[in-house]
Amino acid sequence: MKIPSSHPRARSLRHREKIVQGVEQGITSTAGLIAHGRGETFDYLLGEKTHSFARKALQTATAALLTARHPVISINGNVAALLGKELALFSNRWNIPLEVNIFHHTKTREKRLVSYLKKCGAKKVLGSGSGRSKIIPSLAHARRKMHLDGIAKADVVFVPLEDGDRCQALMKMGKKVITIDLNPLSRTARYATITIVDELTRVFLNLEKSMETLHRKSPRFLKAILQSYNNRNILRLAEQTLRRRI
Ligand code: PTJ
Repeated sequence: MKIPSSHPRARSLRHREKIVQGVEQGITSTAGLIAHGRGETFDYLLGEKTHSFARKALQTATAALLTARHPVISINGNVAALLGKELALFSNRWNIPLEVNIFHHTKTREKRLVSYLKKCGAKKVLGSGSGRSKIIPSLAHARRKMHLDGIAKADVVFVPLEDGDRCQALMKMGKKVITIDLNPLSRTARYATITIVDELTRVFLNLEKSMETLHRKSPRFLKAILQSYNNRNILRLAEQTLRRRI
């Protein structure tokens, strides 16, 4: 579908179209349509803009990625559909592997996602094959499988659009979890080390700039950012903003 740029909701419609295409290509689950709609609702209520609480969380997430020994980005069907090419560029530029790890699991979709990300240009994509042999203790669903060179080894796991129980399980394993979730009340938002309450594609635009700026700073400077961060305060500010706007 052609969406004219003059349409007042062109950006939002384009995102919908990408998610629909993702489902048609078999990389996004049908449940991904519902998850996207939920995200849209929160974005609408938050004014479809990046707030200061999200900027603070983004800066801290940047510091966490830059100081990590083994960072990894966990990819699901919605994230790939909305940001495939951008993620590939980001992953290559910062040498952070992508790992496909999906909730509504089928082997076919997993393979399609891996090859889609490679087609987008990503050099290091994990997630299918024999390397996926480590198990997250205490998780029953398909997301419990981790790749040895990815999430299993990682000290910082970036999991945009996550489901809460894996986030909690990863935290229990001593990993730092960064997430993006427009719903500040979700379990993921509450469990994560750093929650960016903002829309996924806006976050990645800002993250690229933030990485370029902060990678020149000293480890001491970056650690100070991490130490001064309080996720509970960030979520409180997000929730207050949401309530005020409603
Ligand atoms: O590909 P799979 O099988 O791994 O499935 C992926 C989804 C996203 C369908 C799955 O993880 C899921 O069901 O997620 P939830 O539990 O619906 O959570 C998704 C969260 O992301 C919700 O809190 C939404 O508000 C939020 N969200 C959705 N779209 C966006 C978003 N947050 C930021 N930006 C978005 N574009």
